[in-house]
Amino acid sequence: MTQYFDAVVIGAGFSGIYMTYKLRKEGFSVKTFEKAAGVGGVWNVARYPGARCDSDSFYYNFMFSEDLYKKWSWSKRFAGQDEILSYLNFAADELDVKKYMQFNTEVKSAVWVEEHAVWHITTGNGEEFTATYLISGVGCLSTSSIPNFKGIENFQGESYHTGEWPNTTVDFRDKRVGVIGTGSSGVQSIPVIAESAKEVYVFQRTPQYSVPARNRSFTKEEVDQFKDEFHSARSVMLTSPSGLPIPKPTKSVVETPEEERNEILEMAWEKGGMILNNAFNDITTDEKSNELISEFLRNKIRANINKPEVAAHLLPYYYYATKRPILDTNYHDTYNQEHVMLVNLQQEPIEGITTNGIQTKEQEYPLDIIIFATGYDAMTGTLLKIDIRGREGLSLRNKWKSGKKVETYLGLGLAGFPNFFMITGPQSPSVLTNVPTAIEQHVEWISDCLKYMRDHHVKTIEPTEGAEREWSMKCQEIADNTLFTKTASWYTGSNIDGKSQDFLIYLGGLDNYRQICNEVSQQDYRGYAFEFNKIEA
Ligand code: NA7
Repeated sequence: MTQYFDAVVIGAGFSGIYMTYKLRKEGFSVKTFEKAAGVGGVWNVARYPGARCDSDSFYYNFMFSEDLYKKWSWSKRFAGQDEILSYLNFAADELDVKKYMQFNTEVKSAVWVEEHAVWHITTGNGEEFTATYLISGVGCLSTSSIPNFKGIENFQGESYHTGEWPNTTVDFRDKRVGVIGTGSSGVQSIPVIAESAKEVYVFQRTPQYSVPARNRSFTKEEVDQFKDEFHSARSVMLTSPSGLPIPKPTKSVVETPEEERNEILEMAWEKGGMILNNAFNDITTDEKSNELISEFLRNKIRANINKPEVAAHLLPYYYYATKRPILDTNYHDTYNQEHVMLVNLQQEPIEGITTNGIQTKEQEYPLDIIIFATGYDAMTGTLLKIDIRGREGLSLRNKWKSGKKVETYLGLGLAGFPNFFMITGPQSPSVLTNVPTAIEQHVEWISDCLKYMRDHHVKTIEPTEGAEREWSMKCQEIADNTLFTKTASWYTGSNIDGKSQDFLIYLGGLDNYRQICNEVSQQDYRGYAFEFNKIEA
């Protein structure tokens, strides 16, 4: 028999854990499906060497409960993948949600059944379920992407994608390792791989700006201080654009006198973390401001590299912060080591992969291991893996198919898909903020919406096409007034062949977004259409 739940949640990362907890707390029955063998989401699979968070640990966690917050003590300023995974297991146990979760289960399809106003869900194990509400917690960066290199299947050595790292130790000793990609995953992993590999070849298409993480262990006093400051930190996080306890920047780069500007930048550089890219208010909107910061960072690279001829290849010239800002630990210094070689793909593009290694336009690089740090089909990729069909069989794959604009309402809902909600969906601000703060906002908004529906006998809720179009235009309009759209990145979908080129993130800041979502709910869900349950006389 097909089992029924009020809600089915897809994914057991930060989103799925909190959503499951919230739904149960509000009295809804819930089943949460997770493809992996446990909770953790992306932190369960992105186990590559050096994988680490780039929000400060004490803010990269749940903060809806002071009690939960104070029970966990982070060991380092920026937690590694293993510690974050332990935290998520701790949180799921404390919140007692694992019993509502089914692991090793991939949701294959979800079809809206008009007659009964339910979602019909099928899993990879062949099981079937129905639910009134379908909630996606699949994450923004969970479908890894390997470019279609010619001959890739012929390579005789080992190969791994950073986002699908095996749950075993990869031994780099005495190995020639090639890393393709210098985004966050490449920058984090390269220095760690170089510690044990015999030779490391970095295949770089776009040089990267990077700011030192300045990671370090916490003392007991520091841990206590974070806990004591829970309320003050949280109140800033709830009102800042980034969701971090960094107040909204008020200074313009160009308008700040040079001496003061350099002082701010040096201080931010010394403190490390995400302070620098949140220090001014026009870094991503004003070309001159951006260039001043970019040149500051280029000078740091020049100063860091012993060989000027190598440094020249490492200097980035895109607008700083229009690709995701990167934090590093000894990334640029790594190129000072004799066994670390940079291959500039702008000069010698990859022609293919051979049985032995990587063939560029210039030569073949023999390798024992190839690491694809080539990123993700971000924002939409994982949702599109599931065959989701709304009213009248409208499929999400068709709605968002290549060439069509990706449109959502608030990144939370889709016209034509009743009772369907996305946590950190496309056109929400999430991925450009401190993600757990954004997730808490989404989960709480969705949970309030379901309570409203229950209290007001609402059978279905769904954004109108007009509201969806307006929101999508607003997201694009904000992006068009920034420098983001001038850079190819996964924010625009340009890293995936054939993907439509829309700006997939709301850039107005988490503070404004929160306010808009609150206004929508306070105005009886402005922009949504309802159907009501018949009430017996
Ligand atoms: P990213 O940031 O998407 O980086 C992918 C890297 O792979 C980037 O340097 C790309 O170069 C490179 N790439 C992609 N395709 C190719 C091809 N065909 N040839 C050569 N190089 C290629 O992914 P990450 O995993 O590092 O980070 C994703 C997010 O996860 C990150 O923002 C954090 O939030 C955590 P490009 O820059 O496109 O020239």
